[in-house]
Amino acid sequence: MEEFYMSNKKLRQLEAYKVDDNNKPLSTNQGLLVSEDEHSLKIGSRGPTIMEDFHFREKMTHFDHERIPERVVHARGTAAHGVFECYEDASDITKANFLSAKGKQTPVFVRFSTVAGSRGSADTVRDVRGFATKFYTEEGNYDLVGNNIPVFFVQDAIKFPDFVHAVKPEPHNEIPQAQSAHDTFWDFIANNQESAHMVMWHLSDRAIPRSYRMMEGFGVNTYRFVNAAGKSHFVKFHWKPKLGVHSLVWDEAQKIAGKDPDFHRRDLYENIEQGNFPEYELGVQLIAEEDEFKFDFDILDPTKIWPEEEVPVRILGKMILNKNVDNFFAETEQVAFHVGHVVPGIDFSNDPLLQGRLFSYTDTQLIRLGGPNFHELPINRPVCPFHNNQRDGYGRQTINVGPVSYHKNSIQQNTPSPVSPNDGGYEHYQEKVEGVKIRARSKSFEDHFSQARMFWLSMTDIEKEHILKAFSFEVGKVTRVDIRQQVVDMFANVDVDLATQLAMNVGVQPPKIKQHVQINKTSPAVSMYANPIFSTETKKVAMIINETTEDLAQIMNALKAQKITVELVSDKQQTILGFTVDHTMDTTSPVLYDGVIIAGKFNNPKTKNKLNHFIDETYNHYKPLALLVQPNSTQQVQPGDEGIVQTVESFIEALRIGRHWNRATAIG
Ligand code: HDD
Repeated sequence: MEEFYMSNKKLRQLEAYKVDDNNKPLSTNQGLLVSEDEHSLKIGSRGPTIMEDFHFREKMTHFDHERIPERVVHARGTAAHGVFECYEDASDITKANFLSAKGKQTPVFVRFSTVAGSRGSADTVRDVRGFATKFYTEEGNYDLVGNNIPVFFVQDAIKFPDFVHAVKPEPHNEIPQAQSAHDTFWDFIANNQESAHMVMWHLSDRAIPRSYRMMEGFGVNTYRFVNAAGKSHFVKFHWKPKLGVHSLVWDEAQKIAGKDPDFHRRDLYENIEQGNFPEYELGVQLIAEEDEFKFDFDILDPTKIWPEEEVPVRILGKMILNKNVDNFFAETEQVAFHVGHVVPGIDFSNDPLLQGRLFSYTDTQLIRLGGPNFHELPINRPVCPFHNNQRDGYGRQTINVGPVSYHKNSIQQNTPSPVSPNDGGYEHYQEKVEGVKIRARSKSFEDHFSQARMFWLSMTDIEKEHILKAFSFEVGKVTRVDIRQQVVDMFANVDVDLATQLAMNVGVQPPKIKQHVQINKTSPAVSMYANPIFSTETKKVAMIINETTEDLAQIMNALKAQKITVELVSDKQQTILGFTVDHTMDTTSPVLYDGVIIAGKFNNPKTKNKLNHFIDETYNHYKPLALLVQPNSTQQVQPGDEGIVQTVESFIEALRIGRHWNRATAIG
């Protein structure tokens, strides 16, 4: 077994539950060997099936019951195992043991997801992405349940069901699937203006990531770190991907949703299988308890970021995802995350969104996983021992021995016995809280537009263009004109020019408000394109070849040397110069690649049309295109245009950069 496998306590634990059915005799669930599995038991071969057929009944009953409710949000997801490694002793800020020593390793399981769509919906829709990590620490499971966007739509958890109802398919006809571009979503936004900042992120390219391997993660809520001396810091969590943050373009994203609805799932799975293990660094922003009120926003408000320029990110370690699941249902579907799964040294703030989340997650697992014993499912078990007086319930597996299931007792000398904080027992941070009982929100949560404008001002020109396009698409799909108008009026608070252009694009009156929020502050860290990480690593390229192709082996070697993944595409399934093609131009699509190389001349008019489609789409989505031979292509694509090249070397450079935005006639 591979070394990383042996050193991963969680993977070793899971081994005990694995069953290999390969080459094994068929039996019923009772262990009875089955001699025949294609015919039910009948009276005569044309007669009725009889009740006695226990084999039929068992098989059918299991089938009839094999679906569980999908997650109420984040239903569509995919997951992988990995390892977190601590860079340095962080005991000055937290007593969490998994962050206590350089080189300390902790097994992790990460599930990525979309939010709005059903379990079978497409991966590349415009949506927030979930980024949930379970650390199997020696002190119990710690779950960091985050998103790829650092703020949220609502400030108080009591509004979460309303928000989710608004974004989900409309209840009368269950349309549209996995889309925010519809009336109820935008009606909610216009009437709940605390969402303004989040909407700006949601309309940015962050909401159409290129890959789960190329997006940031954020804990969103404000938590607490507490060290052994009892000193507390407010903390926000960050995951920073080694490959940088990259996105699709909207036209491409929509087409991928049809060409390969599993695009992100496949990308993660294939790259892990190929040994391209995704890596993310874990960072924290810290604010000392005494500095709680020093900012121009409330640090407990989940619709606000802590600008990285004001509160720097301290990097604590890195996570590598290096193993795919063996069984999607057993692991990815049954994993149960909860923001309340913490370890000593990590605690909560009074962020009202977080407070409500602390209730919701366990509650939802009860219905989804069918009772209170979901912690016994192999994927959810801690790797450290656990003992308490909880007993029974559906599907209980543990056989707790002895007569005692209560505390205090004398029969078992009070075991299991509580552990003092000095010996690792969890102790809640002793925050002093006083106040009147009141259903209200703090006045310090009332500024909904300053950071939304800061986000807008921090965007590069191309990001601004994409946000305006996304706004125009989404609001343009709203059928009720008054909602379109309300959205225009609302976003004039962020930027009057933006709202005025939006009004023109969606056919309503220019905004009534003529004055946006008066701030000019920026936070360059929120821009994806201001300081991009350029790389060719793991980018996927289609090379179109046929019998006219030359130097194939050399080209392949040059690309592989840059860690580029190549798929060979031709007009038919065949082997050329010793290479078997992976796809025909019919079984794949240009939208599925980061760049295209044309290395074969085609004469058949129908094939030429298909080739033109590859060229046009690659051009329109700003991606690099190598014309190693000159095909009879469409007019607009000419060597010399940005990212349109004629050699393998210049293609590699163009691919490193990624998108080539200065193509005047591109449509993406
Ligand atoms: Fe949540 C799932 C992230 C607010 C209630 N949430 C869920 C998942 C992620 C997040 C990544 C999927 C976990 C998995 O892969 O199994 N949720 C967030 C973030 C939020 C947030 C970053 C804002 C800071 N969530 C939020 C609120 C509530 C919930 C305010 C309710 C009060 N979330 C849930 C849930 C889910 C869930 C209903 C559905 C499935 C599940 O928990 O296990 O309990």
